[in-house]
Amino acid sequence: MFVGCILCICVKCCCKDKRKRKKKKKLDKQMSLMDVIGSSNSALTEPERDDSEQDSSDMLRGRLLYSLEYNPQSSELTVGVKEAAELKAMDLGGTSDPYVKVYNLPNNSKTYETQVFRRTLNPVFNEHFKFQIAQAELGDTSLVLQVFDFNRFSKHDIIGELRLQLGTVDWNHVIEEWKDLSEASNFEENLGEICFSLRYVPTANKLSVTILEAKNLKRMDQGGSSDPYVKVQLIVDKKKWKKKKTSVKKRTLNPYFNETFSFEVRFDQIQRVQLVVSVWDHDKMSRNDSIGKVLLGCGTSGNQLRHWADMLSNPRRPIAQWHSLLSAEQVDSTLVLRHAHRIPFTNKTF
Ligand SMILES: *[C@@H]1O[C@H](CO)[C@@H](O)[C@H](O)[C@H]1NC(C)=O
Ligand SMILES: *[C@@H]1O[C@H](CO)[C@@H](O)[C@H](O)[C@H]1NC(C)=O
Ligand SMILES: *[C@@H]1O[C@H](CO)[C@@H](O)[C@H](O)[C@H]1NC(C)=O
Ligand SMILES: [Ca+2]
Ligand SMILES: [Ca+2]
Repeated sequence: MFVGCILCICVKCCCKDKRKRKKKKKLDKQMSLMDVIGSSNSALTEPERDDSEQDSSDMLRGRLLYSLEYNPQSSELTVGVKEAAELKAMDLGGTSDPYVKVYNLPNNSKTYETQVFRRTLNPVFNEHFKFQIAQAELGDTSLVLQVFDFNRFSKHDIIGELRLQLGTVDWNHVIEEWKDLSEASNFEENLGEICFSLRYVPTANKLSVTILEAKNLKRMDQGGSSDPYVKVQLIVDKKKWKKKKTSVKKRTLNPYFNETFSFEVRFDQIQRVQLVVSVWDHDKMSRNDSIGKVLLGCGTSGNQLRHWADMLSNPRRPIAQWHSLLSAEQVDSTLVLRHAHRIPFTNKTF
């Protein structure tokens, strides 16, 4: 029963944070829109809240001229990144430092980047990139073109993106056209998914994590594969606490592990714990690379919160679930953010 109670508070706390953040985000968006359009025009963009907000912000991202050509004999797709126009200004001073990232999904074997153009909203790139894609696979492939603003001292901002379903393209002609950039649907490229089960036994103070399997992992090595292993780490009050690792699976993007790790976590600690499950590519000759991460525990949201909540409300039962991997950068930034939100909640309630 006590577990249920914690769960309830936990969920409540998280929802509150989320709502606040959402509201703030919306406000920021409106403010920046007002700045650009000017308040006299704002009545025009007002009517149907969410949709119109989306449309008007899309309009302000700018557009991109690209070309596509496919050679079935050589299975070669040539993507031209020609120029961009009226890009959204991301920097102070009303300008951006644009460059374009080009890759394919779901089999993301190569990511290209254009040169960075300094302080312009109308860059002319004129660069061409080649991808090997079998004709039979064209239909299931999406081409992603993402326009970023380069920043020397901080994270690069995404300005907008195009996602082109290659199955719908008429390959009888060379395609060259302008398209409006849309909001990035998913900031990062596809990193893969991981399935693990969680089990908490309050009477034994035991948290068990079974890493089951992963699929569609990102290719990290030259040969088009990876050598994945999984690290399981507990974090308490922003401090790394306990850590375990699976074995390394050689040359596979769909590894099967079935390895279980148990941690001693007291009942009064479980609501302060965060669990980081990270997937790494083992390299013999260089540093191991991070492929992606998932963060669970109170303060997370969506799928991650649901899994943690299911574990807490089903003591002694292993609960398995799939999760999409996020970039290390994304997860680490939520870890820091989370901490600031959690302190007042803890003091008040416990
Ligand atoms: C992705 O790669 C796998 C394994 O090489 C292959 O079976 C599949 O057809 C590819 N899919 C696409 C859309 O290229
Ligand atoms: C996973 O591991 C457990 C314990 O080691 C074992 O009992 C079980 O049969 C394994 N499952 C599969 C599908 O290999
Ligand atoms: C890379 O991972 C392996 C396997 O976990 C580990 O033994 C090794 O120390 C790691 N190498 C580095 C440089 O961290
Ligand atoms: Ca910049
Ligand atoms: Ca490797």
